[in-house]
Amino acid sequence: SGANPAPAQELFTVNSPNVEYTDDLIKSKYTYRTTAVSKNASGKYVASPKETIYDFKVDRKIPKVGVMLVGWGGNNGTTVTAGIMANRRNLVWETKTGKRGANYYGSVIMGSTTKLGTDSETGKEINIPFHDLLPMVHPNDLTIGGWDISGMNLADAMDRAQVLEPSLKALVRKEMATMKPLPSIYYPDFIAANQEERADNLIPGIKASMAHVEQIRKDIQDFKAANGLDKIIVQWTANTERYADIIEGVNDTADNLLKSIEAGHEEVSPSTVFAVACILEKVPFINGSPQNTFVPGAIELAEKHSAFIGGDDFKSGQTKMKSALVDFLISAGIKLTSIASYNHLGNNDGMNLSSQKQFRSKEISKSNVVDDMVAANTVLYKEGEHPDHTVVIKYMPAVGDDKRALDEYYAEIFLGGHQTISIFNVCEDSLLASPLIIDLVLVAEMMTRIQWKSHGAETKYAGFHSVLSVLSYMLKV
Ligand code: NAI
Ligand code: DG6
Repeated sequence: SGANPAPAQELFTVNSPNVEYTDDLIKSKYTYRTTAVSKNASGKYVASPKETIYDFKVDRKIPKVGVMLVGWGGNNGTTVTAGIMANRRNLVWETKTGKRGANYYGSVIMGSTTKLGTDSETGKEINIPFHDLLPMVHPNDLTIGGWDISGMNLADAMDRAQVLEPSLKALVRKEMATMKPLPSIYYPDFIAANQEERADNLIPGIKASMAHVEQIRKDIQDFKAANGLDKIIVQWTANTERYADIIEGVNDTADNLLKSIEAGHEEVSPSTVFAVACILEKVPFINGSPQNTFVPGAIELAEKHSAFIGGDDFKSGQTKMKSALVDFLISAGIKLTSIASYNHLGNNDGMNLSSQKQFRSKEISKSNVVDDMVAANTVLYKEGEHPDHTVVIKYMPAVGDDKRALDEYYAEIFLGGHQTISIFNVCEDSLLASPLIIDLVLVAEMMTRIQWKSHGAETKYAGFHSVLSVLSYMLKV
């Protein structure tokens, strides 16, 4: 109970019989309170409070972590790389409205605080940076690398992205120019045909194969060794793929998926091949795009190997607002009857999404976010009833990465009245997504250091379930 002093990077210790510190671990006993509901003989609900006591342990040692991005040379990949570089070097640059300095705004872990408690003398709230809640990696210490089907170095790719201020680019250019993505796998049927032109950095072969899985595993091992890293996290921030068909005998079980990769089956996507390689390598894999990378066979494979996966699709702007607003309105008892979401953007993501099959993947992830909130309110919505919900995306090259998103929320209010809320959201897409990429790495890494078991049980400590649902705050699905 607070016997060991906190290491320099830990801001506080917990003084409680339920918390024990050792040199290597923070151990805690936690009472999880839930309510079990059943029906009695007269059909009425009976709610029974339940308490389950768990033991948790957290490894205090902060590892040296590497991030490997699939799609490193894209808008998100180059922006997050330059952003970390700028923070690491504490850069300040000129803009037409004055000097700007590096920060981590938009990252929950780096930009928000949490209430630790109340000062016992002054009665004032003590709020601490979220990052200090548990021993967590600092983004400045991340080593970044990755793959891209485009072989452009990161300095030129950053110019291609048209996201950052020229004055900032000038400060990071030299270092960015030394970075070049590893060759990647490219199965043309999965992304839009309009991406073909940039595909000049390829591992040979246009269908899934075990050779591809092995090459990706080797790339991960080499990157880890070359940079003296303890852990790697891989994230897919490459182009949105079309959905893969779920076919019995092909991708429905772990064994079938592995056999299909071996046989070069055409329904196995590049992102699933990356996921499989990471699972076999026991490296967490996060899917930042909307396609169904995690076919049932991939999820089963992750469970078999106790490997972590998370996804899908970064929730950065329009959908983040939608999650918050729809939850607020429905929880306020207001009956949303339609949501019309339109946006246009002019970056390469937009160009890829101008192709119908890839758009369809995005349409699904952007639409699904309200389902749970609607289903939970049985007062406003009858079973199966749902607001009308339309998602439109248009490619408009001129606006580049500065996405324009227009949303109309139309709701029924008291006594048949109506409320219409219109939102016009201009968001710099990659500047919103990059902090999420960082948060996903920091949280996923931390989850690899936490273990739990039922209190008092003879069982051994275990990790969390393979699907890291805690990441869902940053993801649409
Ligand atoms: P981008 O088009 O600028 O970058 C994607 C990169 O992936 C390109 O450099 C491309 O060459 C590369 N690529 C394509 N297939 C590949 C493969 N098989 N292996 C390796 N590299 C490959 O797109 P951006 O804006 O960086 O977005 C990336 C992904 O993140 C997209 O799928 C997008 O839908 C998704 N996303 C983006 C959000 C944002 O706010 N920027 C939010 C939510 C999701
Ligand atoms: C068009 O909507 C492009 C997409 O890639 C989005 O920018 C991305 O999914 C971010 O989504 P949202 O809905 O959170 O802004």
